[in-house]
Amino acid sequence: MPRFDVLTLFDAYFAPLRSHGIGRRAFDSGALQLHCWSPRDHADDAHRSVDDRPYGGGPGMVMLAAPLERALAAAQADRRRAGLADAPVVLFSPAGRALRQADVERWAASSGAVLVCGRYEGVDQRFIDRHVDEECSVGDYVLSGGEIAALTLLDAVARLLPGVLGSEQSAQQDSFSDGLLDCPHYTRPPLDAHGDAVPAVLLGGDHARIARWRRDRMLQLTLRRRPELIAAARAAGRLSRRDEAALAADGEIPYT
Ligand code: 9WO
Repeated sequence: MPRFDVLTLFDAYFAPLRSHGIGRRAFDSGALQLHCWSPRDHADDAHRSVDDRPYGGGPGMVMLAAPLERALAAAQADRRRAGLADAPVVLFSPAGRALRQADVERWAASSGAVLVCGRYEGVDQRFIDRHVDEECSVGDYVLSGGEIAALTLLDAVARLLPGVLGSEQSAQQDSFSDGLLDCPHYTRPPLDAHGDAVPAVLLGGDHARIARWRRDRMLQLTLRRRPELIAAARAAGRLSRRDEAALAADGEIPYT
């Protein structure tokens, strides 16, 4: 069960993860631990400054290395007191490597990490050079801070932890567990007020046929929207001959 230590000026962002849904289940069951550390508690002046003006000029402020460094030391010391080794330090940045489900699975099976959430225009590069082991991006856009990126990682990890999902199978069965996009889902009524019907195969109770239909919808959607994921699944040997036949037919196989 992983423990994450978050360096953030805004720990209130992390409260909803503890109090709602799958995140709450992860905390309540003890499967996930989260500790927030504020650089402000480690400032060294009367104003408790955590930022200063950028050398070289320009707009905005830069996070000071020293308060971050002391917050990091406090977090790692607390982990050691809990019997854990020092954890890798992750900084959330658009310049980082893109987070993938394989990384989420790795973090879920690990003893955790220290997650550094930057604010303002950025973090003094000397802190990054001395302490950050990996930079992580959750997408090609700029946020106002690293917190929402950290929450993205934590939410994705929480739902993989043992005993957290309603059904142990759900995480196994979902999209990306084998590198494909998910199939469409339907619930009641079978024919809705717009005259739109649920695909008949799903109402028939033939579970082998339903599994084939779902697999083929996953393959078809993935081929259309994210062809590079099909190429990766093929290269990893995750596509059966039947999968290849469905891809070649591109949804032309009748199901009704
Ligand atoms: C911002 C940035 C922009 C272009 C290239 C590199 C960059 N690094 C940072 C950065 O570390 N910014 C800090 C965190 C301070 C400003 C707000 N921050 C931030 C992180 N904005 N957006 C992210 C982020 C993190 C992960 N995935 C997408 C966006």
